[in-house]
Amino acid sequence: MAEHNGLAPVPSLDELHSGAPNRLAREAWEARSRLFSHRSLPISSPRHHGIRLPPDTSLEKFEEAITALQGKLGNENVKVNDKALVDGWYLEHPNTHDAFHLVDQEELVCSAVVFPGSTEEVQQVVRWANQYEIPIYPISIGRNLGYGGAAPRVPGSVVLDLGRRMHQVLSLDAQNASCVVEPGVTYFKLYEEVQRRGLPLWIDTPDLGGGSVLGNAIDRGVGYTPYGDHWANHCGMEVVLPNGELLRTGMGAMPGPDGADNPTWQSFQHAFGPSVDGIFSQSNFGIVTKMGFHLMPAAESQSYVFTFPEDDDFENIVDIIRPLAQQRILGNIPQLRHAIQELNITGRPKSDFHTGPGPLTREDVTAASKNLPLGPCAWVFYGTQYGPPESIKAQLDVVKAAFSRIPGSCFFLPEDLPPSHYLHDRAKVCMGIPLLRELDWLNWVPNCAHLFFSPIAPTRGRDARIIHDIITAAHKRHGFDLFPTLCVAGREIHYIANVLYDRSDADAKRRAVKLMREMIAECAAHGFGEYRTHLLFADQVARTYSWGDQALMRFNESLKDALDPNGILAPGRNGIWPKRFRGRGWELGAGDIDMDKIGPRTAYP
Ligand code: EUG
Repeated sequence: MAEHNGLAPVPSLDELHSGAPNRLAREAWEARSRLFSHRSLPISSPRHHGIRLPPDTSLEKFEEAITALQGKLGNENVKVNDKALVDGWYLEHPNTHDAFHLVDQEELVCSAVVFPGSTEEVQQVVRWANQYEIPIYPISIGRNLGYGGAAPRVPGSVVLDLGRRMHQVLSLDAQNASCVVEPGVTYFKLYEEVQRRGLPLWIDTPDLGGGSVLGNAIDRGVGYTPYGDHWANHCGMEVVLPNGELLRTGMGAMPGPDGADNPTWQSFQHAFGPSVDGIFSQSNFGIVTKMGFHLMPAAESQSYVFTFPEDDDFENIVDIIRPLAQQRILGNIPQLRHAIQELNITGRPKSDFHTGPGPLTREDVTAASKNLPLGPCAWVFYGTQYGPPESIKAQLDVVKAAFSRIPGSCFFLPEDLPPSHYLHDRAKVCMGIPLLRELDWLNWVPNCAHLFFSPIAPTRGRDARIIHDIITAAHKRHGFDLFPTLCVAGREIHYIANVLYDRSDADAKRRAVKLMREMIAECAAHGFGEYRTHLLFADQVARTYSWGDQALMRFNESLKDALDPNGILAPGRNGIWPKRFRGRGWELGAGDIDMDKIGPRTAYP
């Protein structure tokens, strides 16, 4: 396929752990061609600076440390980050920095990348880090894009790329309906493995399928089958602690017979004693090297769409969803999107819909929607029901009756829409089939990157309106199009605003930072907090959870100092700083808009 425009084929899963499955080879290739057609930045530029050294580490000491690490893991498994930085794209992404940089590309960079091949080697790296007091930053795949990608929070840290050599599906148990994976197992890989073995099981995937199953779960990501709460459906972990010791959680803490793994490790999450699993999620207290998950028995399903005509239908939609979700009549976590996303998901650029500066107007959206399959509307609800056909029919009757209370609502099944419509892809994602379709977002502006703002709102119309108005006004103030995707559960909404910006536009990046800082602060003033955030906003977000004069942060710091006295593991990740970094100018707060210098500057060699 490479002859089409001189580009090499996209890496496949057969040749690279993070590659695309063969069933998506053509789509991946086309997605890349489309994305690169809007690129004006060079593939890479020469570095302005040399290696970014770890804090408080001389070049001499760094070189000594790297030589020592190469002696343990082999030269080929320790790479110094001294080459030009390449942002690449989703399926050929960097492990050296944030592909979607919000500050200077060279700011959030590592000094080196190391590829451990086993839990034992992870322990060796941790002991090495303690010896040289060099911060390490574990990634599984490095595709936490929109939240910081593969970048370490402390520039010059050594990235521990776990996925490169640790990417086995260690167990797939058809009877228990569960699996155990290593960090480098992507949704693509797990899905293909289930298919290869012909098991009647579903995995659960987020909107894009290239992420790490383990990594996404410990960052508390979500998917869209009934098993969509990835953290809730994990069962058992193996963790390397910051002192190099190894821990198993859940039933795995009890040895199985004759040295085997415990036979109930993937059967019961809570086991006995304090539930410690939670402290390894969205933290920097340990490195998860194995993780178990429950899988859903394959089922039948029916995806569908409702459209609603008015922007002001919003409160009613939310209030109608609440009881349906609480009663579990809605089969999964549905998505409520604004009509502007029907434009965006076509993969066409913003310039097709709007000329001149500033965001799209309501008139732009209405005018463009007239030519789209769903027609002009304001809100689009993507839902799925599960079960035998007669059960799905009964559920759908209830859902239709509820939404028909909104005048002008329309209902569509996949067969009502052309094959290119997003509902066909949505239906697959809601059956746990990992895809790439959502990459189409990134054709909106040239060199497009994205950043997620992800607050939690109550599932109550009037409260959802307050947060939506805050976010709408902030986007307007800073000149960004607003793309709201609401994942609506019975009691709360994950309100995801996807901020799209041009990576080559320093002003747009600065405005995006300002937008984020203001939304975080304004939402917190109303009691709305983020469920997850980009690295550079973690300090600010963590400190909005301030009840009891930062009681939670002081507790987290106590844990951090007890578990990681040398402060080597991902300092600053999720806003938690070890003692030796605290109060030394590393924290980034509401006032930090210009972040071209992160932390006390270390000298460049
Ligand atoms: C999405 C959903 C998320 C998230 C980031 C992106 C969906 C994008 C519910 O969580 O954290 C279409």
